[in-house]
Amino acid sequence: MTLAQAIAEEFRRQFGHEPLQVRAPGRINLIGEHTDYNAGFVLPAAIDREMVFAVALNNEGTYRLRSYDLKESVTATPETVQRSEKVQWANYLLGVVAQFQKRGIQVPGFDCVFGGNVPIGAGLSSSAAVECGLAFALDHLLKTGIDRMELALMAQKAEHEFALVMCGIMDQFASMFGQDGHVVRLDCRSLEYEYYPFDAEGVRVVLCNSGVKHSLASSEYNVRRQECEQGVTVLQAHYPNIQTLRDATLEQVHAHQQELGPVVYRRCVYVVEENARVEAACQALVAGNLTEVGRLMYASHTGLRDQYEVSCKELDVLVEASRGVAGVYGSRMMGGGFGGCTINLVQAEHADAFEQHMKEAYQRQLNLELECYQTRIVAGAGLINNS
Ligand code: GAF
Repeated sequence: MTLAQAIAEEFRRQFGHEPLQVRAPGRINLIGEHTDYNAGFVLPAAIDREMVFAVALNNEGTYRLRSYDLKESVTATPETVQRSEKVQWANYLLGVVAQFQKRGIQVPGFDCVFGGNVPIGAGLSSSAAVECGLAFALDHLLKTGIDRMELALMAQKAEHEFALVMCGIMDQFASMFGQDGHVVRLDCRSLEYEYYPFDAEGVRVVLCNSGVKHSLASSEYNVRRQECEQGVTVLQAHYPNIQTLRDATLEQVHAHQQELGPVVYRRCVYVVEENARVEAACQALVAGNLTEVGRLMYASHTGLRDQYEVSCKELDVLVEASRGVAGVYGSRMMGGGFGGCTINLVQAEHADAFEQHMKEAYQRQLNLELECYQTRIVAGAGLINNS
């Protein structure tokens, strides 16, 4: 039985009627970390780790929500949609319902079972996948005709208001706009995007899950955002055209190092350099130069570790252990940081040996077990056709 079938079964058992089924994937990000909320550039893709939904309207006037993986249920009504302190998973769903309501769309009672295989807390955006899956399903059921970009923005708002993480748009965008065999460069200011073919035959994206759950992630994430805003405030006083760090040059940042102070200065340098690395990586992809993409990935990791300070010992060990291994182009921590996965670009024929090497290195150096996933790049959220 597939995951989708199992979730449909559970839906019928719980609610006794037939659901609509939707899938929404997690994501990787080749390069461009912590640039999205600075209105910069990112290069993500949707992956074959996804959240699956079974959803249908009911005549009960209530929202009956069930997590297939946790075997927990939550009920709410249109009048009681609010953030829960106790049940974190329900926030991702109710946060989305709230966004429809805020747009003046009445969301009548519905039943929902969801579950999936995006590892939680691994930096693969399981929460964005949950938000996007329900946004997509409700849009379909209610025939609201809201476009994908708007749905992604609503999902992001759900994260801000119900999970209290002030995330950028990358994760929800990737879950909605992924395309089979392509990474997608997003300009997080204009929301224009461009797909870049990714050689799925020759190259594997191998994720190494440090197993460290990012407990610092949401608080430190919000602090990084504030530090970037502080940087903009300082720079804006000298260069009024700087709206976000995306507009700043390295020269401008260097020129005001004293005024920025050591921490904010480092954050600013990182963001400006990382934006430039995304542009360079796109050019290298077009030229088929994966060696250069890999070099940029390693440079990105160094910046995240030393300047942005969102890495951790385990991630650093994994990145270092990848260096010089046969077939490896590049490696870096991925996502918000403080745990989760490293993303590794590896020649397909070396991918299995690479995994083995990494597992041994992690065991030897930290006495920890390593889980690895070789991921495929797939399409973004969509209906599941069960026929
Ligand atoms: C998390 C956020 F949700 C994204 O918006 C992005 O900022 C990322 O961290 C860091 O690049 O995944």
